[in-house]
Amino acid sequence: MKESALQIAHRGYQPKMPRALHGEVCLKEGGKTESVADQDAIRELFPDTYGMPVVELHNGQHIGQKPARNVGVILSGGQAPGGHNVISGLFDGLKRMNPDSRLYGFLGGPSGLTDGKYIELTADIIDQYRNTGGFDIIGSGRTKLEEKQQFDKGIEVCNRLGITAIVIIGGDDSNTNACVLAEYYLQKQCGIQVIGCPKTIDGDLKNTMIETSFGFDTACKVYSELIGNIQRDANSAKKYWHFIRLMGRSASHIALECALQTQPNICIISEEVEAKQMTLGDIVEDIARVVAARAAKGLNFGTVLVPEGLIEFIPAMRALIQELNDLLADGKEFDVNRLSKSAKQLYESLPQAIAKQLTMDRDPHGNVQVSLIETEKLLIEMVGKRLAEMKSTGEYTGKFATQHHFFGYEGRCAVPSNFDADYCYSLGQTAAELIQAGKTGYMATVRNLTLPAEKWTAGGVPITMMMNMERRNGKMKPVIQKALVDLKGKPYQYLVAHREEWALSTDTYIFPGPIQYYGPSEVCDQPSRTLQLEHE
Ligand code: FBP
Repeated sequence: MKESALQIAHRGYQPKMPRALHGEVCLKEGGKTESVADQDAIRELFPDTYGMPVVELHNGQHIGQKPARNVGVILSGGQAPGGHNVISGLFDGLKRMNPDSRLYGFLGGPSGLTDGKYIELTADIIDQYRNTGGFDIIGSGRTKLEEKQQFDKGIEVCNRLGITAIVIIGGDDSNTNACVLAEYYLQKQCGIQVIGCPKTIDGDLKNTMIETSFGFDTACKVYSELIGNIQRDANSAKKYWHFIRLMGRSASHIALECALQTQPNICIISEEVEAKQMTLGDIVEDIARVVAARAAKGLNFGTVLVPEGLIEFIPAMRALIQELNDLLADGKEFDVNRLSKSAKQLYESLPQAIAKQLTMDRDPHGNVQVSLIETEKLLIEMVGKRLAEMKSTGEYTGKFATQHHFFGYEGRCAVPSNFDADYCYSLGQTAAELIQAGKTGYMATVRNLTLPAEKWTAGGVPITMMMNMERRNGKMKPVIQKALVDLKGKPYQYLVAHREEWALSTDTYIFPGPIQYYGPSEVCDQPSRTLQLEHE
């Protein structure tokens, strides 16, 4: 395979790690923990993994070689930059403890475990993938592990390979699965531990113990580069309004982070839309007012960032989607007459393409596939109509030529930023330590991420601690609580404090340029603006 110059040079990049992970490690345990909500229900569903303590890794005394372990690793869900480094960190951690340890990669996501499809990850393979983007080392998938049959099949496969621990690298849903699996394997006393790692570009797997999910940093830097380039173009040609939808599922973390990095004219935050109970009409009105105000200054161009999950946060749309979810979950063919009167009315008022997109198949976890809903086009159409009305009353005199963009896949497999390369490698090493310590039902954590890497701390958090009960596929299920944008948090407050200025100005755009891997630390190692503001 022909490799790029960066790929060749970057293979030799040595990720930075917390001091605790250099040399021997010992574990310190905290007190008993509780789930974030619905404690009784979660305790009942996870009797053996509920309430375990948070653990921290510290430098320990040399106690000689540790027993060799066979471990399996799974990449689950959407790609996120840095996945290969979690695997290389895990590999190096296991080999450091005992060179006879073996790492198996289950192919194509969780189904690799249940179908018994795997490869042994040897040093030769690992070395080709160090510091690269993508999940192609073993592939990923979205199969949900939820049936006893699947769990038992997993035991069979692991027993065949002598595997006594599985690491699941995934988002909130995949780590929920990891916890269910850990609980089942503990109850069965089959001697297989399960450890999770926080992955997702969406940035919504975070809480008091997880500062950020890996991949968010790189993906946002890639999108911000592209948005910056578009803003330069808009500023040069002065003729287009660019509507840019950004991946991120429900949460608007990606849109917010990109806004902080690029300072666009408008950035919609879904969580604000919900808090203010805004209608689609209100959102359109807000955008049209900015377009008109800029036009009055002779500025018939600009940028609008739209989070991909927006539609789910408009209260009336959310109610419609909930009804659609329940209807689609029963497996029968979709019939608009089974919707309630108000939902049917709203459904029929939507442009046909959008209505159709809302009824497309849910993902295996019961989520609407918001990446397939073209909200940016819907907004362009509606804002165009509103501006035409405003023109007829003399409130608007400009030109509204538009371009639409959707950024998501462009960033999910980018070469990890130094931050993600270091963070992921450290997560992998931490997972190896948790396995050696006999832990199960834990997520690996690395914290204090705005400090230099050697000052980061590493440890494990019981997954049950992050759980609550939510309605999925028409039923209440235990799931890791998703982190939405905190409207009291500093990143959002920064946007609020500056957005009026950004709306009307021509010289507030920021052009971040491409991710830098070599050069001064202030150019190459900066964490996301979100993390920086949250830690200020
Ligand atoms: P995860 O939640 O699995 O990390 O996926 C992230 C994501 O990129 C979302 O932002 C997006 O909505 C979705 O995946 C797209 O899914 P697919 O890869 O199946 O098209």
